[in-house]
Amino acid sequence: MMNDYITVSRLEVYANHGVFPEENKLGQKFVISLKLYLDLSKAGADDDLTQSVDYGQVCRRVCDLAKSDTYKLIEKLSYEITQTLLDEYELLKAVEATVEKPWAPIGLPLDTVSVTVKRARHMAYIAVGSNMGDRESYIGTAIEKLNHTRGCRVLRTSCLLETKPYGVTDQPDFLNGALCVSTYLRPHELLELLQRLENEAMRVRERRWGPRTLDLDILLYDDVVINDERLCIPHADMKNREFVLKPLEEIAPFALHPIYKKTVREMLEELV
Ligand code: ROI
Repeated sequence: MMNDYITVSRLEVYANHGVFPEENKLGQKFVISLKLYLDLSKAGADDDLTQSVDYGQVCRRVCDLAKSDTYKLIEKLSYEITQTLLDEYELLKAVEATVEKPWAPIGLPLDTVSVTVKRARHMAYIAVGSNMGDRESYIGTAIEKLNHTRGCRVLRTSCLLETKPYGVTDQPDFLNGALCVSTYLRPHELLELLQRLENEAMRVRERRWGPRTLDLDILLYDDVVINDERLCIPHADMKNREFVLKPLEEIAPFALHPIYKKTVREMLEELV
């Protein structure tokens, strides 16, 4: 699937990106190459353009994008190209964009200088919880905002369950659920987004494991394993938490824990 791709080589665009004011005023040549990853099995079998992306249309869109804004950095232009194409072409699984600036005014002779950025869609499972105030509304608002964030689509939501507090038990009951999100945000970008949504729900961190208006935790992200000072994926304690596994089982019984090599259903069965 990710083996199939369309390549666009060295599309030339005259545009105004650069750190120096002269570059913004005079403009120069940019050379853009793309790798568009998508499943071409249907287009290949049926000779049907609607099952692929029209590379002519993509090239016009990219030209348009490069000309319509002025960025300081070719990094930014590369980012915009990958994100915009993923926003606008649902069939794309990933996009790699290379932006070259052969006339970069650095006062030294060079052949070209370029930036390459790759972005791919991922599947993330997120736990939601609340045990303060209007719990349903905090959770509902967060799901709505998540679904309207660039690079995120909420594909499935579980029912919300009333659960007894786990860990620190002298606090009100929780409402808990799980979401399936398709996203091209990278794990730490997704974490930052979730933390911003928690803050927007006026969450205050008074004590660890204490009551909260909104809790959003990444449970799984493809089969990625991360363990650093900010982020632990898969969620460290998920296999011990019925309030996580039960709603998750409703939307993704066969999702696989990449370390235990067990499905969500198996982990839930072992717990109850
Ligand atoms: N207990 C329940 N039932 N639901 C939660 O979402 C939840 N979240 C937590 C702690 C405090 C560990 N306990 C919980 O962070």
